[in-house]
Amino acid sequence: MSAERNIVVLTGAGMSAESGVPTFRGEDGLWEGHHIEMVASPEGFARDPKLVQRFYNLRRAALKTVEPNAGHLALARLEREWRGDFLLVTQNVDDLHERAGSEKLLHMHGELLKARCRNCGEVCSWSEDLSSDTRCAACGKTGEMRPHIVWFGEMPFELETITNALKSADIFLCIGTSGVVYPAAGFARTAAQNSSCRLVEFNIENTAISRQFRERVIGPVSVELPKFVEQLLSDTHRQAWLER
Ligand code: BV8
Repeated sequence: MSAERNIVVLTGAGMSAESGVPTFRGEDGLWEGHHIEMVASPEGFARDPKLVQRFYNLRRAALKTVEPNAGHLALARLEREWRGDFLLVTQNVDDLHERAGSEKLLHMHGELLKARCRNCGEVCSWSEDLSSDTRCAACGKTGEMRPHIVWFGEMPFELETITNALKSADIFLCIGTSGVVYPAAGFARTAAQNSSCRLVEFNIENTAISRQFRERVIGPVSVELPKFVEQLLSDTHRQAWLER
């Protein structure tokens, strides 16, 4: 198989756990006694906008206190040194992949550091608190700004691009996700439609989708991912040398 293989990577909250960003279901998916699905939803926002804005304001502010971990840096290295196509899809809304140097990156569930106007649709960078007093710089309306985040029941971003990449992937790495939330939880099945695709799951425990993976790396991403990337790159460099 040529060294010019295509890699697609999917990351979830377990990618950022060792950086100090809490996962969703580690504490049985509760935030201040509320189920995540209740807070991260249009219905939740309509019912109690202040609660939902606070949920995101606290998480946005917390980004200033965390750093990428060795797992984020390993994925950025893989992207830099890989000679085939590479796409990193994250369910995470933090900016740790960017800060680690990843560029071929899609945030399918949106980004904490962006806000969107419900009146005109403008999306802008946003690092401070959002509230009902926040004014849209594009249309001037007040009270229409929301987090640029995909809530439960809303369509994730870039699904067509992601699906096309999965269908031509030779390697699919699924990292730090419980495999509970769709459509991301269905990506392994899409990649497996290419029978020669190598699927590898990285987690510290069994997940809802573990049985779809012939290869599983058990352990924290900050330890296991740098080792895996080193091995993959050295195998590929050797392969390319043999094919000269
Ligand atoms: C949609 C943004 C359709 C918010 C998020 C029944 C069946 C199937 C589907 C559904 C269903 N009922 C409803 C649905 C649809 C729903 C869904 O899947 N619900 C689930 C709960 C059943 N999905 C949706 O609504 C999606 N949209 O389907 O739209 C549609 C069609 C047409 C038209 C319109 C719409 C939208 C889903 C997006 C929701 N938004 N995030 C925010 O962040 O605040 S999802 C949220 O959960 C996060 O993004 C997170 O990424 C995601 C998944 O969680 P994980 O990342 O996996 O995190 P988790 O804590 O669960 O797990 C962490 C893992 O890491 C664990 O396995 C742990 O062991 C591991 N780990 C921990 N530490 C480490 C580690 N691994 C390695 N090293 C470590 N150190």
